[in-house]
Amino acid sequence: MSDPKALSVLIMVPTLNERENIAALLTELLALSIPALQIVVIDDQSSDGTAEAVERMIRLHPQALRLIRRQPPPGRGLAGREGFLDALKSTAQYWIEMDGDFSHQPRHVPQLLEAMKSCDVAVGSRFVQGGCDGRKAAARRWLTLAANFYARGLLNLPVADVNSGFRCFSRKALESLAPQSLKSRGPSILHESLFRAARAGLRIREVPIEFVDRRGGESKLNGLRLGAGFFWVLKMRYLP
Ligand SMILES: Nc1nc2c(ncn2[C@@H]2O[C@H](COP(=O)(O)OP(=O)(O)OP(=O)(O)O)[C@@H](O)[C@H]2O)c(=O)[nH]1
Ligand SMILES: [Mg+2]
Repeated sequence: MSDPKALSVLIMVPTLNERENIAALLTELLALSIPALQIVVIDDQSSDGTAEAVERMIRLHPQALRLIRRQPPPGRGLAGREGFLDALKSTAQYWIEMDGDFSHQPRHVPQLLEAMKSCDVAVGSRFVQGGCDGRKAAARRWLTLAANFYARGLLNLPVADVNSGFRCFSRKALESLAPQSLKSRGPSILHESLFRAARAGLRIREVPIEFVDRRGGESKLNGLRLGAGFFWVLKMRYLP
């Protein structure tokens, strides 16, 4: 491991069965040549060999890569919370979270970092000028728009793309979010953390991104997760 004090940018990738994507994604992120870049993959006991694929990559790049193998229960929110806490333990000045399926393209990482010159939280956004949702299935695009409308309206968030999991936080932002008390088990952690960031008065900026279909593997979104997401937003609004 390199000297942790030298860390400045830490990228967190939550994974559940992303074996088809993860090694290529890590390779592309490392190829961005961001000085002293660190990447941590937080895996929830994937059954497809994701963690083993990450371990093979760690053997090639031991200074830059880490793997956290979570214990059950699994959850995008629980993994995200662990990522926030891991970032606070590091000395990273900037913490980025992004999906492990290439929907979030590595080429946008430098743009998020550039935006951090004038904000505390940069959100990779499909719904600002220059951004787009390039997924082929119209039903998925409409679903995202509806979920976005619902969460943004109910939580009164000053952000166009509140479902985006491609975001960068400054250290100050991480500290003011108090991540140890984040409650969401699932993807609603995206709304919960944004809600806290807005309430804390942090400067939030959106950076246009092209969001694309996952490259390989399967989506983890299902009716149950969707329903839980709607419920969590209501809970946050009325029982904060
Ligand atoms: N650690 C962890 N990661 C998860 C979990 N669920 C999803 N993820 C990861 O979170 C990211 C987003 O999940 P996706 O399945 O891509 O969800 P999505 O982007 O809403 O759906 P698609 O657009 O269909 O891919 C991916 O990197 C997943 O592997 C989980 O329970 N634990
Ligand atoms: Mg995805």
